[in-house]
Amino acid sequence: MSENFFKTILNFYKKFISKLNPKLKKMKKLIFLLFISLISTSVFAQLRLDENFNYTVGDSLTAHGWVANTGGITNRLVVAATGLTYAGYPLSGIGGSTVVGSIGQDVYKVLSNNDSSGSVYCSFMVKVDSAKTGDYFLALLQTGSTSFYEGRVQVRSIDGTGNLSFGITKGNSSTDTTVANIWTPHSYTKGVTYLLVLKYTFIPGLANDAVSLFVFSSGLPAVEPAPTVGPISAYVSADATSIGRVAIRQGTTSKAPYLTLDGIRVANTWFSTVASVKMIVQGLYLASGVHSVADFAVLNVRAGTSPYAIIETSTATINPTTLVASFTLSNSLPSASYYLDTRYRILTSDRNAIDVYSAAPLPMGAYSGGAYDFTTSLAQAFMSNQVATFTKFGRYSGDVNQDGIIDGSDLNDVDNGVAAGASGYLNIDLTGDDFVDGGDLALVENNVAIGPVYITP
Ligand SMILES: [Ca+2]
Ligand SMILES: [Ca+2]
Ligand SMILES: [Ca+2]
Ligand SMILES: [Ca+2]
Repeated sequence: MSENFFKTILNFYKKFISKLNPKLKKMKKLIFLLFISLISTSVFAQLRLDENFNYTVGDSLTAHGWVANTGGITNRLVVAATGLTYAGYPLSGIGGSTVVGSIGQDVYKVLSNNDSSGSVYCSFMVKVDSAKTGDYFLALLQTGSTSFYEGRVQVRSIDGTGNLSFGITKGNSSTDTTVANIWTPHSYTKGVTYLLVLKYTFIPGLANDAVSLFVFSSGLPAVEPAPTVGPISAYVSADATSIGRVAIRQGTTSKAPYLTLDGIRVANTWFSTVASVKMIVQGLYLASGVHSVADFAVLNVRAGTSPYAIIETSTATINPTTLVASFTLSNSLPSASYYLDTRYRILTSDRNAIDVYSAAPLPMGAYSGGAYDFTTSLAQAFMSNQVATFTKFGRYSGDVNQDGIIDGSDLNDVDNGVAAGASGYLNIDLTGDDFVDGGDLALVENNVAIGPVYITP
């Protein structure tokens, strides 16, 4: 196609837009008003359980969502007055705790999700007052089960010093305790509060899921470190079909510890604060439901109220297959409702999309992580400011000069690029193939006819 051909088209569009754009803008406003009643939000949902024992002292745990499954009411587990503290742990010092001994009531609590892939992390504070030859006091439970304890945290004291050794087994096989390297050294002290993290990792295949244990004396790394024990896959016990419960166990008197337990948290991520945002860029999106290339996005976490100040900014790659960008935020993000202001590409000079805000402010906070999906409907974006692309919804491509509207000036820029045979990581390449050609021009042409504009709260 010749340069003259595109210039003819460009001139046509310039006239077309100058005449029709005001009318189209009015139509867009009507469409927005229709969609405003349909605005929906996704729930942040990676946290499976938070238990601070922040209840009336002396209450049975069974009055607060825990279910007694063995041991009847013998040595009933109750809310103890003094909560445990551990500097930097988000559940430190909230409410009371519970005291775990031997021979008595065992309880479990149902998690908010049944995980069957990835990893499940269960963290808690523990202060051990006495320990014997070793028994487990906390475990994850297979969904729906009261007997398939999967990932069992143990403590013992057998070296004669009186110090403690923490350990981990997986399932119901008695041979689990004979697997090598499942115990820490006796390097922990009675009466001291430690932060422990049990990790259960699903691995495809039978009897091979891995368990790990992290023991911290101080601090809480923002990035997952190597575990203190494990990961161990050598157990012969059956794998969990899924993990749906967490359990507190009072073991055999000859083996079991006496300890205080508090701040139980179950999640499917480490302690980072991650916003997982699913998004489509029109120019990159293919009929097969994927992006043509991996490319960057920026998330501005903005205050939910005017003037919508930027609280944090993070950059991530949009996975071309999952369409998810995982933005790491700080672990000091205050709990509040925030707008997600999302941008395609990092530098303004490289950008070419009409970027979008979440439909409404979303509750977020440190360690809660979460997910938001822009692709399920137009209304996932603020004022429904997205475009239908195949069966999904994404941001308009074509605002190559980033002045907040796709119009003739953008078409002109792309047209010039076509004429010059421009290539590279350029704002005027909308399809992400590093070439500026008729495909890019056609996309801008279509969108100029619609005249999308950048819309903010
Ligand atoms: Ca507590
Ligand atoms: Ca497995
Ligand atoms: Ca523009
Ligand atoms: Ca291109």
